[in-house]
Amino acid sequence: MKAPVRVAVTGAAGQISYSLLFRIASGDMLGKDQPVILQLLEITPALEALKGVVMELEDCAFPLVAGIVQTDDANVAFKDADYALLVGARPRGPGMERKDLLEANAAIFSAQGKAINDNASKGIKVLVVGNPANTNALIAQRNAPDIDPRQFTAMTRLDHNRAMAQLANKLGKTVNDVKKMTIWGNHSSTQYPDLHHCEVDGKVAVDQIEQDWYEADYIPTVQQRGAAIIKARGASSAASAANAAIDHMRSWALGTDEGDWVSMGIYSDGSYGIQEGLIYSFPCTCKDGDWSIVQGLENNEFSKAKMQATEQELAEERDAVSHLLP
Ligand code: NAX
Repeated sequence: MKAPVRVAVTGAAGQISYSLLFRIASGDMLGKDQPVILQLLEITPALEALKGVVMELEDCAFPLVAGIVQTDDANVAFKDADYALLVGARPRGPGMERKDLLEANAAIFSAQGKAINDNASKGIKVLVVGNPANTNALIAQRNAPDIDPRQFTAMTRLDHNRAMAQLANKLGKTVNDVKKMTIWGNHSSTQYPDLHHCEVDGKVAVDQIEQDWYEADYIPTVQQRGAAIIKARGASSAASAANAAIDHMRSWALGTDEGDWVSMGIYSDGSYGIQEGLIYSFPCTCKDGDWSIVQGLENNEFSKAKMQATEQELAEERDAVSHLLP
């Protein structure tokens, strides 16, 4: 058996974590041979609820759980952490403008970025799930100057998985037949699910669908799926979000399949003309615990316009909090 690794999770008493923690603990994220120490962060009023979640984790008697820490102190939660899943965030309250939401979260993610910088393992892998995920990841990254910016990522894997399932349904296939899906940009309604490089049964996806359906139905359905879940369920995506977080971290830590790629919100190096330093979702392959952007994809004018629109939104989000960035 390997030595345990430390996995910090914030918002640990929330609804996503109620699925997520049990799957990390059962080995779905890092493998059935990788023991974990869970380091769970909550705000003080939620510590009692967190205690209940921890009691349930204990009652599962997971063989891979080598310890559980419960705390409202970020310095404790991120101490020597090898992985961090930042799920907790400030939800939009009544009358709150987008700018207020960005600022409220900037305060949280600045503090957590600093705590990661000061306490975590220098090789930590950080995934931000809490919204606005890309900009929260940017804020945390900017507050952690001693950590490689490549180690801060944002989750667009749920969008990626949604895009695969919608396409498979349309073509009467399963997700196993769908490869090389790409979500470009922000985890928001400007995201661009790109079917030009995607393959179904080894053939280019856009050649198997009508452009009308792609533009008027598919793209909006993927972009608005979160809102559709809320309407149907009366609560936001939780188990599917947790599943996507597991997928994201597993791909990053253990690698992507040969001949396929995944979508990850990552630190832009200027690839495809996207402003350097934005946390933007790109097609990525992962190997040896590191990601690389898939290079050399030819994008037509339709794609370029959509990629730029979502880039523009991310630049505006960054600019709205720039006075709070170091
Ligand atoms: P919940 O409100 O159920 O849980 C959030 C938890 O975070 C709460 O228990 C709260 O006490 C805690 N929290 C708040 N501030 C904290 C802080 N400073 N430190 C530690 N904990 C803190 O929300 P849930 O449904 O679990 O969703 C969590 C976040 O994921 C939300 O921001 C949500 O918008 C976002 N999502 C992101 C998705 C993505 O694809 N990137 C999809 C699903 C989800 O909507």
